[in-house]
Amino acid sequence: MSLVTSAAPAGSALSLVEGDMREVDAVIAGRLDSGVPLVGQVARYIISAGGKRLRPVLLLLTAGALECRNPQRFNLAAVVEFIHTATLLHDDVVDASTLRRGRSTANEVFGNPASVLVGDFLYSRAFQMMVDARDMRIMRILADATNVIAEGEVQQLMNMHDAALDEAGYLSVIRSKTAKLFEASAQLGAVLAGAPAAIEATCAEYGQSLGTAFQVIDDVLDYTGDPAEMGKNLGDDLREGKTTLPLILAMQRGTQEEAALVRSAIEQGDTEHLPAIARVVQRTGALEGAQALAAAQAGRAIAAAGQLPRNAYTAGLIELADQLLQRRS
Ligand code: GRG
Repeated sequence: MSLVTSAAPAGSALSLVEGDMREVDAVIAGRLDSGVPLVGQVARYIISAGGKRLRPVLLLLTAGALECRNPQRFNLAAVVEFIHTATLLHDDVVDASTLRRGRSTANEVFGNPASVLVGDFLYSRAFQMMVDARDMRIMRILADATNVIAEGEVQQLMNMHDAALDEAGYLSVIRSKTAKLFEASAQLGAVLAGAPAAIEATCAEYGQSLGTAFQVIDDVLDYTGDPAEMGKNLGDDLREGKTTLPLILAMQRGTQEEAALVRSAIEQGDTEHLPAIARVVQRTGALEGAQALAAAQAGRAIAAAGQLPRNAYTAGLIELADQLLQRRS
């Protein structure tokens, strides 16, 4: 589901990029093709399920804020969505997830090998496409970002079932696995605009803060969200033994018994006590604590946007950071 075409309120600053997003969707559709039928089948299956297209929107709003009309913005917006989609295909295999974007995951329908390999196809197609921008800086930003994302996932794997993971360790993982692609998307808008280094850094900071807030809210929703709205199963993080911020705060703020319950569930990766753990997370105010951290990150993003030229696109960036705190999916 495109955030721009469906979730943005009428007259919203986000509707500014609606036309651009149609161009991006056309690039996406045009570059999914392969002579190998299974590639198109799996890729279309996940892409046609929608998705909020947040990263392309971010790139386009940043480019717009800096008055960039370079047609490469459509291509690069499609590139970041392809990289994102490749990570989702791989992630659902790694996590053995069964539901994504309101339907069975690609690994459920086509199997793990097809999902991993089509993820590889999308990832490498993204690299073919970025060459078209003929800009080594752009190549470097995207190459570095994908490398950091993969590193973040490995870091997260090493942290599985580690109930001693602290807030700093958690933040380090989410900055890599999630925020890095937001950061790269916003930075690319600035690079395409030929912006000075300081503005480029401001855009990167906006993206990093926004992406960090986004993942924290995502982790809160794993305990509080509506599965129908989210289009994915709740409690997955606990089942995998992921020590996310709501659990870290619940262990810090809970009684000894409550902390022991959460610790044991992380170590065992069991969802048997999920309702009890959700109650601990609620009672201790861990959700509000995590929301507050997300709000602080969104505030940083808004402060960064305040350093960009004042125009409707910058207003869109500010609105995006605001909206994110209310997200339900
Ligand atoms: C293929 C480069 C590459 C790396 C593989 C598995 C992996 C390494 C990375 C996974 C990173 C990941 C999935 C992080 C979570 C990010 C996240 C919260 C995704 C959900 O994003 P939304 O809500 O999804 O924007 P939609 O469905 O709206 O597109």
